[in-house]
Amino acid sequence: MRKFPENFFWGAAASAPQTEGAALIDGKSPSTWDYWFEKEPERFFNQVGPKDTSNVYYQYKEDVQLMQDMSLNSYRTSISWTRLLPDGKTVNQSAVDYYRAYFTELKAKGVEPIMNLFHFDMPMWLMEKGGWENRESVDAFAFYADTAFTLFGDIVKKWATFNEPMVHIECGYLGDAHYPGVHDYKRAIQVGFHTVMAHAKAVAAFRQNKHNDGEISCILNLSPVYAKSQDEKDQEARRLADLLLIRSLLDPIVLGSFPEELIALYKETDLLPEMVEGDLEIIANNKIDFLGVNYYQPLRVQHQDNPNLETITPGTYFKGYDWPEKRINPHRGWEIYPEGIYDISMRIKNDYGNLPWFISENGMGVEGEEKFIDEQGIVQDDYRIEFIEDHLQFLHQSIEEGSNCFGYHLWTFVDCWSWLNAYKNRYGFYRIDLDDNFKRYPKQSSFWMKDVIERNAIN
Ligand code: BGP
Repeated sequence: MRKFPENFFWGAAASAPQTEGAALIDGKSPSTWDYWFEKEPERFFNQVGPKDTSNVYYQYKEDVQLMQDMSLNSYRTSISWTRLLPDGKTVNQSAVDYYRAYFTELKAKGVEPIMNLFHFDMPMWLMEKGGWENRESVDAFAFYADTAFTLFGDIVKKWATFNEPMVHIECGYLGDAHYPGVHDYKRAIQVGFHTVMAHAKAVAAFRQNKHNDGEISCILNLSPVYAKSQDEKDQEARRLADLLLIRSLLDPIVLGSFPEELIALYKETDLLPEMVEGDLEIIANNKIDFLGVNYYQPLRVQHQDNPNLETITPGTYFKGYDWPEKRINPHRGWEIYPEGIYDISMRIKNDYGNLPWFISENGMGVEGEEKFIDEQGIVQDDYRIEFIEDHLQFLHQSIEEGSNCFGYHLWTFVDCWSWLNAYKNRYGFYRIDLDDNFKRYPKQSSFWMKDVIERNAIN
C-alpha cells in the first residue's frame, strides 16, 4: 500500500463558465463565450452552448452533498467575472449571494474551496476594447480580483489568478479555438505579457487586502517536453518549446523574472512586447505562494527545417512527432504518459525551489461514454480508474523522493461543458444526463476514488 501525506487534498476541478449555466441570468453580462455562441452556434459541438453547462448555479447543494458522500476534502472552481461585475465596476448582489452561499456550503460539508478568477472567460465589454491586448485589462483584472478577495476572503483561503493562461494566448491568438481566433505572434506575446502583469497586480492586491489571510497561486498547464532524439537539433527544439510554452509563464510567476533567453529571442525577432516602466519590478515583487499544475499529456517535439521567420509562430522552432511507443487514450486520441507527472514534480522540486504545489487537473476525456453505461445506469469506466491509478503511482513516487505536492484534483466532478467541444468528451466522476434535467449518476470511478480517499492510499 502506498500512503499519501496526511491532510492530502483529494478533490476535483471545474470552472464557472463550464458548469454554472444560468448564462445571462440574474444580472450576468456576456463573456466572449456567450457572445460567440450567439453569433456562431454551429461552431459548438451539437450546438450546445453556455446556457447548458452543468446547471451548478441551481444544483450546487446537491453536488456539494455528493462531494461529501465521496469524501472529497477540496474542490476548485472559478468565479465568473461577468457575473460578479457585469460592467467591470458595479458589484452584482445576486452574484455575491450565490457565491457566498455556495462557498459556505462547501466549507460546511468539509470541502475546502480553491477559487480561481479567470478560466478563459473574458468579459465581452472588455473584449470590445481589445481584451488582453489592451493595457486597461491589467487594472480591470486587478480590480476584479481585489473585489473578490474583499467579498469572499473570509471563506476562501486558497486562491488562483488564472487557469492555463497559455491556452487563452495560444487558442485565441495563434489558433481559432477561442475568441477572437486570430493568428498573430506579436499580438499573442502582448496578450501573454498583459496576462502576466494582470496576475502580478492581482497578487499585489491580495497582499494588501485586509479582508483575507489566505494564499494565492496560479494554475499552469505544464506538459513536459520530450525530444525525438539525443541529436543536438532535436534537443534544441526541445529547449525552445520548453522556453516558449513553459518557462515564459512559469518563470515570471514563480521566480519573478522572465528567462534571459526568452528576452533575447524576442529582441532578435522584433517580438518584444510593450511594457511600462516598473512592470518588471511588480512581477519580481509578487510571486505566488503555491502552484497549481494541470497535466494531461506530454509534448513531443523534433527539429523543424527551414524556420520561416516572416510568419513566426512557436511551430517555427519545432514540430511535433509521433512517438511509436505511445500509449493512446482511444476515446480522445491523447497520449497517456503517467511518467510525465513524476518529471514535472521533480522539476518543481529541483528548479523552482520545491514550492508547494498540487495537481489541479488530470483526467481522461471519453467521447461516446454512454456506451459504457450498465443496466443500473452506472458508467463502467475502468479505463479512468486505471488512468488515475497510474498517475497516482508516479505522483506518490515523487512525493517519496521529496516533492512538495499537497494534492490531486481530477478534471472533473460532474461532466461539464468544454468550450467548442461542448459535451463531446466526458471527464466526470458523475455522469450528467442532458435529456433529463442534468440528472447526476455516479460512475464506477467515483466509488473507487472514495475508497482511495478514505484509505489515503493506493495499492
Ligand atoms: C483543460 C482546461 C479545462 C478543460 C480540460 C479538458 O485544458 O483547463 O477547461 O477543458 O482541459 O479539455 P477538453 O474538454 O478539450 O478535452
